[in-house]
Amino acid sequence: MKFEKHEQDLKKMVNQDSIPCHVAIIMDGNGRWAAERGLPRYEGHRQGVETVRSTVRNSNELGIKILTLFAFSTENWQRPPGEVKYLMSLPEKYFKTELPELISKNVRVRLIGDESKLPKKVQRVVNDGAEATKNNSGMILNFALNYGSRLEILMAVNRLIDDAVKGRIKGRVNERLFSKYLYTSDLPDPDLLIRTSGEQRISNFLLWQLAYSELWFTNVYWPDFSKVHLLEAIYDFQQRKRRFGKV
Ligand code: V0D
Repeated sequence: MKFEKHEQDLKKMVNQDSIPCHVAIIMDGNGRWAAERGLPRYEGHRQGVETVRSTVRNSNELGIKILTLFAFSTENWQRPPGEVKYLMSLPEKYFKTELPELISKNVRVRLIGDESKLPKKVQRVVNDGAEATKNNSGMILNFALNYGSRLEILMAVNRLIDDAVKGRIKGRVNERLFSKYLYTSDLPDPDLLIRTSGEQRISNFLLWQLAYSELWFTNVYWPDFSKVHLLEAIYDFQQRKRRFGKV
């Protein structure tokens, strides 16, 4: 089969010793995937969850240490109420089938974003998922839920001010200290950002953390994103020279 061969070729081309440590993904294009098939948007989201399942499995098998997935942005509340309601049912749907496998594969689930604005039920479901996996020491699966990067930075600034007023900050604020106030305080910055569906924007995702990340875009809609595309992104990443501003 042609498809199979492409995956086998890519597997040989990818250098197993320089897999990006932290991969972040903007999972875009569920709606357009559905529209092209004459299906309601929620069918695209339903298929999108399947792609989350396979991408988590593939990332873990490839040795990615941290996978951050942009599941719901602070702007997504502006979608039609029925669509928001369906999206809010997805974490539970995901954990119902995946939690046993996440536990057996030593995956640790975490959340970034402003949880407090999520429906109580969703808060409970995602916190239970995080709680059930908190002692796992393998891949970190980081879901960005009600996440917006400018708000994250403002929250950090305000918490810094609070600490400064209390006299808890010695000297000037540097990058290292500032990073400690972000949701990603204990995580390294992403090495690679993937965005599906042809848009080439950051869209208020990890603005601080993506300062030196390699960006990789594909026209493929999220529901069609497969192991081949993940391998392609990693292969391209490995061909780039990362200089971090140096020569
Ligand atoms: C729809 C494509 C998994 C993007 C992927 C609430 C939009 C499928 C989760 C999930 C969504 C989130 C947290 C968690 C476990 C699973 C998810 C949402 C949307 C928005 F702890 N997929 N997924 N959450 N989609």
